[in-house]
Amino acid sequence: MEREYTEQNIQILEGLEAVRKRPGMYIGSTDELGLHHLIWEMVDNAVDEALNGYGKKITVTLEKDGSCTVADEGRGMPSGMHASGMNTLQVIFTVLHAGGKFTSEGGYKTAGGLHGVGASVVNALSEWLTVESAYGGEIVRMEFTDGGSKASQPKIIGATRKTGTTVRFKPDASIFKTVNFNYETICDRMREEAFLLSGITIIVNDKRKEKEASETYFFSDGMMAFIDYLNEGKSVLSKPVKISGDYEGIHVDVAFQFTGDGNYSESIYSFVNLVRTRDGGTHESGFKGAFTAAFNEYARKIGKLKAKEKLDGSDVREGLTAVLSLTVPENILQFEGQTKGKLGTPQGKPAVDNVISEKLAAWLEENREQSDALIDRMLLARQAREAGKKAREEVRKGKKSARQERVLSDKLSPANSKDSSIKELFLVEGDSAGGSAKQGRDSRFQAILPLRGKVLNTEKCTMRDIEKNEELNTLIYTIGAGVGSDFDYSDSHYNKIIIMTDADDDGSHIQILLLTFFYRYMRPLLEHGMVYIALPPLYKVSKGKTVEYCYDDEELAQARKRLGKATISRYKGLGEMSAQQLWETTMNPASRTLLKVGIEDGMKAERRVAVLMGDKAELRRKWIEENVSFTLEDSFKVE
Ligand code: TSJ
Repeated sequence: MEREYTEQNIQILEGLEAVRKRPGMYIGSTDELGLHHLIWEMVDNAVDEALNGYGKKITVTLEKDGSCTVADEGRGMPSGMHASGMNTLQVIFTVLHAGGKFTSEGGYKTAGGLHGVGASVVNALSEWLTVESAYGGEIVRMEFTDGGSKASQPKIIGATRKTGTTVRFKPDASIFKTVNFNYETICDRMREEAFLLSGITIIVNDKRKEKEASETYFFSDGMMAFIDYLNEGKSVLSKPVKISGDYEGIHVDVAFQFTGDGNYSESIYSFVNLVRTRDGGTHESGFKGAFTAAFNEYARKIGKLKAKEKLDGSDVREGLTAVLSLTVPENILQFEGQTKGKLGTPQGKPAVDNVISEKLAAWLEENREQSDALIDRMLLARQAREAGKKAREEVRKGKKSARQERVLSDKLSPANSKDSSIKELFLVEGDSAGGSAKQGRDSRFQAILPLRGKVLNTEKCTMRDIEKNEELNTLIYTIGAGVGSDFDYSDSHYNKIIIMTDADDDGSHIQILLLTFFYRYMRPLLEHGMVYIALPPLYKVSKGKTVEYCYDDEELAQARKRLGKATISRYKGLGEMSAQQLWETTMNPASRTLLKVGIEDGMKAERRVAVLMGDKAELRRKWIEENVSFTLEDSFKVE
């Protein structure tokens, strides 16, 4: 029995309509991100219930018909009359900002905090939505259609001894650019929530395919499990450590572990009330300050650091993987920045500082053997940093070592300009293509470095192996900005580093090996968008004096249509192109196409690089089996 709302509810309809008119205001966007917000909204409500102590299991199901079901085992939602004369379920799902939150008196309070745009927003953006609430012995069902503008009467559909809430909704295809939920995205997010919510089970089902998929996430000690997950496939220098405590109403959980061999970067993942704080904030600075201070104090105490010496934060955090999770009361919760990814709450800093200072010193004392080994590593990091700084200063003063000069003069065809802000370095596969590139380039600002043979897989080796490898050594010298923890992108001799390989399997393999090296040892280059992949054409189409280059099959088909009968040649490699052709199609800034390489998501990229390029074959096999559909390239975002 559907009915439209009466006149007195005209405000509700206007509210729902406002959401449909400007969905971006409520869920950020109508692309894939915005679409998934609908699920996060429902899950947040179920998680809140679990955090209040009701229900330990949450299930998310992607149904065959394109809808999504979110179910919990909480108290269920009361369906009696609300003060407004409407049924409470109707209030929750149609009144803007009503959220899913009730007071025990039967009224509702508006959902505060960062997330929680409310169930009514999800309803407004859905073709249909159903809710089934098992509460007080009966299951009550209510159905909404057309963005919440039509509602059924609540109906008792059965009796039960259980309690819980099940909401199923189908996103409105006329509002979203895509209504295709991404199973992997949902699994990633639910796994993360399960890590942060020890003891709660989250199940994700995908029933859309012939072969249904399902993942269950449950961690009795989520912080430790999170660290294990992040460091999977990497060698480690310490046991994972967990520190928890409370300070002035803020709960702080920290877990960390140091990775070894070849892992120079630090990875800190921080969360506040389950929301990722990508841009850090007061809690992260509290963590960094207290962490650095504790290790400095310990190093001094055991006599490895003289009174005037100190370890920098970057020395202390070399190879560190850490997860930081805070629970901050809503009334002092403050997020900052354009994407609200930064904690602004001032109390965040002293809270983390106090919890860490109090407990880290004790851990260091109790685990002397490990602590001493960590200090040794930090001292090495400091040494490398200082040596690197000195070397760079000398290079700047023009005191390049004879060895460096010799290595470079041998291979590099340098650019004439001294202005690094306009210079480009082409890394070219093979000597013959290197020759064409050298002839074809604009030598005023373009330098060519040919790479011979395969590049070392840097995920599988130590810093020492890299130093011994001629190819990478030359690359490091050529870029001239150091390597690993000593790398400083602002010292780079080039503004763009362009990987130019054949468009075949070998070529993509070389790309991946180089990107892996940049990711591990010169990450700021990727973070600052300084690494590119050149896109050579696949075909040359000529007819009379007209010559066109095509970069994929689609373009080829179009060119054929346009030109009629024409001669088509397929380039098998860069070497087949003349210097002139290479310049025109691939190197000339006015006519070339470059792909800019960035990092899609730190956490994802980190794990994929470690697992796919690392030395644990078993892990790799399992990973590939479970994830046949994506490749390492997915970790590097290409613009
Ligand atoms: F968002 C939503 F409303 F659609 C929604 C709410 C979706 C999902 C999947 C779950 C929920 C939800 C709400 N699960 N559990 C609750 N519980 C309450 O809202 C509730 C129930 C009883 C009482 C009480 O004081 O008796 C209080 C609350 C907050």
